[in-house]
Amino acid sequence: HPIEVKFGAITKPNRTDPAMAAFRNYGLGQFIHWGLYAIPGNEWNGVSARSGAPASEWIRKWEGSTVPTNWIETYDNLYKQFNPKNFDAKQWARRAKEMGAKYVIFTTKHHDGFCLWPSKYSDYTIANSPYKKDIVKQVVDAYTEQGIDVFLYFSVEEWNNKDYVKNIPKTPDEIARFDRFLKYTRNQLLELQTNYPKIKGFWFDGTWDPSWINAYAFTYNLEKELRNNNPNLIIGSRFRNDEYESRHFDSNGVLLGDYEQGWERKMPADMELLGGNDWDCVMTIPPNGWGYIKNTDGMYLKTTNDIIDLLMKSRAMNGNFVLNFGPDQNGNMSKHENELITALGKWTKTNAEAIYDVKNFPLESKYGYYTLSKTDPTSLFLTVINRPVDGILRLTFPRNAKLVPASAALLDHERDLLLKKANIGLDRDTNTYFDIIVPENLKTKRAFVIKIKLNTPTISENKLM
Ligand code: H79
Repeated sequence: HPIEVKFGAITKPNRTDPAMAAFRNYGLGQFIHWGLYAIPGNEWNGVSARSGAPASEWIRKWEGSTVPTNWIETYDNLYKQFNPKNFDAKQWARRAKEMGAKYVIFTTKHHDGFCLWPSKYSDYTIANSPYKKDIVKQVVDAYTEQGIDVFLYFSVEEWNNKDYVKNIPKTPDEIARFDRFLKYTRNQLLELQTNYPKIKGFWFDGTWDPSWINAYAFTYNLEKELRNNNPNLIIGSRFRNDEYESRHFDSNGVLLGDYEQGWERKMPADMELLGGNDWDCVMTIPPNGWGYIKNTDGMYLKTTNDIIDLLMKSRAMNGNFVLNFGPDQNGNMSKHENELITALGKWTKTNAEAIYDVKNFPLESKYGYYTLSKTDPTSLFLTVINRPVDGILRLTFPRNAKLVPASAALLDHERDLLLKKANIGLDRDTNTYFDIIVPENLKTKRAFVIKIKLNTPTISENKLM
């Protein structure tokens, strides 16, 4: 039985307005983590304090023998050095477009509390760095100009804010401080909305502490206020919880926000886990680490093929895939990041039809991922990740399918491929089979996409054996 929830969802799941329709078709996004953590770049005095999968943007929190004395104080003074001489938002935006990204999520303020815009409500901002200029504005303008929608990442939690309280405020002092902190958070969000009216949404983070969870009435009203200011605004499920501490989903399992925001460095195993909600997967290129990493020796860095696999897996399950970049302190992307942008861009350009404006097709393929055109239900795409050893791709369709493969072509060369029915003669078989011959001279080591035209089955295809 559903229980009564007073501070539950404000918007209905699966919004049908143009802003959410656009979100659903983004396909590929770019995340950018940029801030003071780019200066140490995952190391203190040349020593990485963490092995394995370090979260470079968490360096202020690191503990252990390799951490220099007074390191928090050192970190909190890094803003005096932040002066990215090569930062060029237009260049980033051009490259993001080349990669095929349709939206960007940019860190306005991470957990360290440093604001990349000149907030009136804090002294710990870009305005007091040697760089001085508003970085958020440059990013919003440059990406918007390239036709890339902008979402602002915003961490509620702040490590160095004296008003921030982690646990439920109890003493009068804690209550007064956290009350100021909530007002400050509201002011900053309204400020971001006012300063950058072109943004399409927020990507919230750092909302897991008991103090914030306990402020459910405040956050409920704040979400309403943000939405009143911009009815098209898109907010993920990480912003809020209900009055029973239920985060992302209310106590009845209803999504709190417009899309599910729980897929951070992880992928749903199957579509059932998604419950039909919109979602995005946000992913790092190294195993972990969202901010700049000076030395990636010995770290596995995801390849273009890895990214294509994750992208198309997301698309096959109606999600967006968002790839993170961590520019260095001068505003440069790494060599590996740049190579990924170029290679991925080449692939997304060739295979755009299979990536954007597509939806789930309710069949699995052992070769890779199906996506179906939203505008033409007879255009089916198969992204081939696993190439069959004999070069014969055997598509398995239910015998009673209303539409079955009628012809096939390679998207990269628009080359027609041989497609023929395979009668493998299994007794009482409920399936029907279509073989596509992959040309032997297709020498690519990348995933490739086959466009399959569907048609109503001929009588002989439907006939029982
Ligand atoms: O910005 C990137 C990361 O820095 C941030 N989100 C991405 C986009 C992030 N890092 N970690 N997490 C989110 C999850 C946090 C988990 C923990 Fe905790 C925070 C583990 C310990 C502190 C919350 C509080 C969960 C357990 C205790």
